[in-house]
Amino acid sequence: MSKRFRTTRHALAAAAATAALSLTLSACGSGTNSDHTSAMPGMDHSASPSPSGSSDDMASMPGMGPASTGNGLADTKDGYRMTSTAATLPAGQTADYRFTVTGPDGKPVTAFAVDQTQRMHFYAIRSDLTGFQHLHPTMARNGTWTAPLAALQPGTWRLYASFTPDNGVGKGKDFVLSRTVKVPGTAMPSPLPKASDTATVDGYSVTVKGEPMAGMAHQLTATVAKDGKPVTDLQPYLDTYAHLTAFHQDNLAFAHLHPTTKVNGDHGGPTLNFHAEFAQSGDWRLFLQFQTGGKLHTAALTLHVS
Ligand SMILES: [Cu+2]
Repeated sequence: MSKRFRTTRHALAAAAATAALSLTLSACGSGTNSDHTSAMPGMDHSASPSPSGSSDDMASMPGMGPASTGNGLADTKDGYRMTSTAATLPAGQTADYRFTVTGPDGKPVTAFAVDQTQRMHFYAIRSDLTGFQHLHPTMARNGTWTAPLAALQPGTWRLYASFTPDNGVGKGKDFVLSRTVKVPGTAMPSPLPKASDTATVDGYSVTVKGEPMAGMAHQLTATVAKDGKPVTDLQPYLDTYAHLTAFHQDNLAFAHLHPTTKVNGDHGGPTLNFHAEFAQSGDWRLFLQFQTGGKLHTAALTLHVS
């Protein structure tokens, strides 16, 4: 069901480029005035741990289809809310982050559809775009999710929940909601690396080609090589040969890039195609995850979107 949904989305996006354009542009326009607290440079965030939930009503207007989940910066959308009592998490040690998704009736949602083999995808990133984590939390019967985070460095972190309700008014709709937490201590922000089309990780080099423009559906191509030779033994990871997420430098807006390369056994690569839609121009930090020999690799690079 989730597969069919995604295929439909791709078909829609491809067929209705004009519609997609106006959709993402309006999402962009409304996104710019969302949650300015998280757009402040540096680590000195004085915002309350819960982000303002105002952002992207435009992106959820009826008739626009499931193509946009907005920029992921709000904790609330269409009556669905990501709630948590955790405003801080400890530094330098593993930590469980607990949260709940409540529906329009205010009650915890417990029915979630499987998307890319999981019912919940969870991401953590520090405000300087370092420390990326991608986890799959587990849910208790009462709807409380627990995400087992690896050690966090001090600073302000944004935590994203990406899910699809399996009943209620939001059934079949993709959501990305997020909240922030503080990790106490002296934050040591890292400058964002310059834009580059190549990243290396674990001996692999990943090259990303494409000239994405804000608000336009676009194709990105990633090519994986090792020791100068094309890699052709990529294994399926979450039903894809590479999982690609991106975060905007200024406000940590979220983008999940959907692979259009079909999975067929443990011999993916070297070239993978993605359907990309970035709501805003500027620099995005891209995290490309792929698996070989049972091991997951995460390559990161800075992509400029004009
Ligand atoms: Cu995931």
